[in-house]
Amino acid sequence: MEKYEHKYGADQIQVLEGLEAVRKRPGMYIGSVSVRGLHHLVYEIVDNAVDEALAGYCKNIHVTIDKGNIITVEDDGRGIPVDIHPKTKISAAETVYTVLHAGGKFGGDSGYKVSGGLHGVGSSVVNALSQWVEVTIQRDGGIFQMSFERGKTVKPLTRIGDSKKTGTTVKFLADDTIFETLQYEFEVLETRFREMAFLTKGLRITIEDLREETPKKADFCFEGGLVSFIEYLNNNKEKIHPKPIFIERQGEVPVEISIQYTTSYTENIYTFVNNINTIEGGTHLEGFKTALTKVFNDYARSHNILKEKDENLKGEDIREGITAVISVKVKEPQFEGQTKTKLGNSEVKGIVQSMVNDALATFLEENPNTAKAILEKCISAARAREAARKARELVRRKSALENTTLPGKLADCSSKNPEECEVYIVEGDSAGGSAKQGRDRRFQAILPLWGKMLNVEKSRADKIYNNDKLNPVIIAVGAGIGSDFDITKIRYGKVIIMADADVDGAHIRTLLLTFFFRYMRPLIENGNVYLAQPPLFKLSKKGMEDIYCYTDEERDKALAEIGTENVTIQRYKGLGEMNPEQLWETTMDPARRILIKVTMDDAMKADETFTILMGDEIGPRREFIEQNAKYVKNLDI
Ligand code: 28F
Repeated sequence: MEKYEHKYGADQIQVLEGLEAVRKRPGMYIGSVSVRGLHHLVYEIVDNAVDEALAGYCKNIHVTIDKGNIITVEDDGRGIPVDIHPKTKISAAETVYTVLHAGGKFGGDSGYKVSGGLHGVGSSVVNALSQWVEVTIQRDGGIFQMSFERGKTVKPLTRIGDSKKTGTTVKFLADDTIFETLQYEFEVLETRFREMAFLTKGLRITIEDLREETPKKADFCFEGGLVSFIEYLNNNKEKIHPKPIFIERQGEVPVEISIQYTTSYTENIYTFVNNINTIEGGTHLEGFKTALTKVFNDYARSHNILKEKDENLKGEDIREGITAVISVKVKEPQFEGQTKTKLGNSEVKGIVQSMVNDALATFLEENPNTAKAILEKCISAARAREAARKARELVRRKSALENTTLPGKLADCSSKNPEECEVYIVEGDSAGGSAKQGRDRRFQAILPLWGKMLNVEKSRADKIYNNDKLNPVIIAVGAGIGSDFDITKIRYGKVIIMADADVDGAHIRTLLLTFFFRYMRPLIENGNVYLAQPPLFKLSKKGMEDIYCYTDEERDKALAEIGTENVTIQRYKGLGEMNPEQLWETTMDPARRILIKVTMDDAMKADETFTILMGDEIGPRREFIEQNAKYVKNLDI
């Protein structure tokens, strides 16, 4: 066995300082040290393997979560180069793992790297933030291995044997002195890998979770690429045309787009740049929308579907019921926006726009049945838009006549400062009464709702405005809906849904969330929507203050502390069982309550949930209602 020379020169000292900086300010490199940042470590390593797949050399990536939260990522690419740099005397592989932004530097010149995680920071950051890393490379007829502890090389690259195969295996344990938790969430990783597999046609990604008694496994490989992606997204929806449209253009900025219309009324366009989900959109999305509007209007005119006297279809008409995935590869992407997920490169707009203009127009000419089916849908959307406008005007006129915009059922708060104001949307009349009495009327408003909510998945905007359940919510929030929604006009900084912890409560919660998701999405994106968390149990014992417990575990813990003797356990079935004081103490007092913030960082997952819940297929619905809290993360106490 030969050992590569390993000396610490000036370069190497710089390296150590670099990785020390990563350990000092991990957030700057991976966003956060929460479970989200933890997952980013895995994405960084997997991204490197995906790059090797995009370069055409890797077909399989296997990810394992072992007991103790050890991650192993294995690929069958060429293996990271093992040759020694003549100046630094250090192997290319070790350089990749110890020099900050090494990947970027190499990539800039060679054009090797196109993918890359949200932060695109590379392997050295993973190394810096891990208790240990072990890299095994098979190439040039040998097996090579190197290892690190907290970013420092403990075993430089060493040849440990022979092999005819090629590939890279990276094993690491994240640093528990840096991350809040090492508990990887299988479903989160699974979702990301499914997405990556969709975006890289033919690449197989498998994930295996061996932490629990019964292992979990998932295997993703899609020969259809984006078309498979669309089929997956539209799985529970009724389609306007059977086969997804696919258009692509190679070149300096490769573009791939797949589109399929469904009978739903919402628009779901997912955009990716270098496999990164650009949640905030950007120039690629702008180019797409502009071209889409033009192509369909041009087609409708030239085929006399729109007559001379007719007005053009608006972009929103043409996007009603669309599901689309746009994937572009940009050499030097500029990411902007609050979460750095908005593409800024201005040249991309024109590239996508002209590509869609040409390719989609050609597609429509060649597939007149599909074109006609989609345009029928667009025209009925335009009619509905007109009806909605009239309904809206009616609402505005009515409220102008009544001289007050606020719904009668709303018990408003005295403060008019949205930053401190909260509105509780309360299910049921009796709970609404208790909430009105128990609240702090200075800053807490109560809006009682009852009965079955309108299913917004199946309704257009005109129905929403006229709906007697939702209209008060719209007026109370005060910022309009849909494309009129203006977050600066919200009357309450916190919109809190307070419903029972039973199936009916879960239903009303989901319906309201669906409504917010569809018609007031910025409210969720901006973090203004919360779920109140009423207690499940009250433990009473003579001579002791009552203890409220919010979970079974809390109850068990409390019982273990105070003993079970002479303790009365009351199980709350509904909010209505609590008197105003109890409701204030347990669920509304900012000092004591538990609020769950509804986050929207994964719009795709949420849409899937809502669709299954509300869409046409009844089968998977019950299951989802029962695990209703899936899209609710971040405990904000
Ligand atoms: C489990 C994680 O990291 N796989 C990788 C390669 C292959 C090459 C490479 C990686 C080019 C010069 C820096 C091989 N042969 N899986 C991985 N597979 N990096 S990472 O090159 C890295 C840059 O040094 C590779 C020829 N060119 C590139």
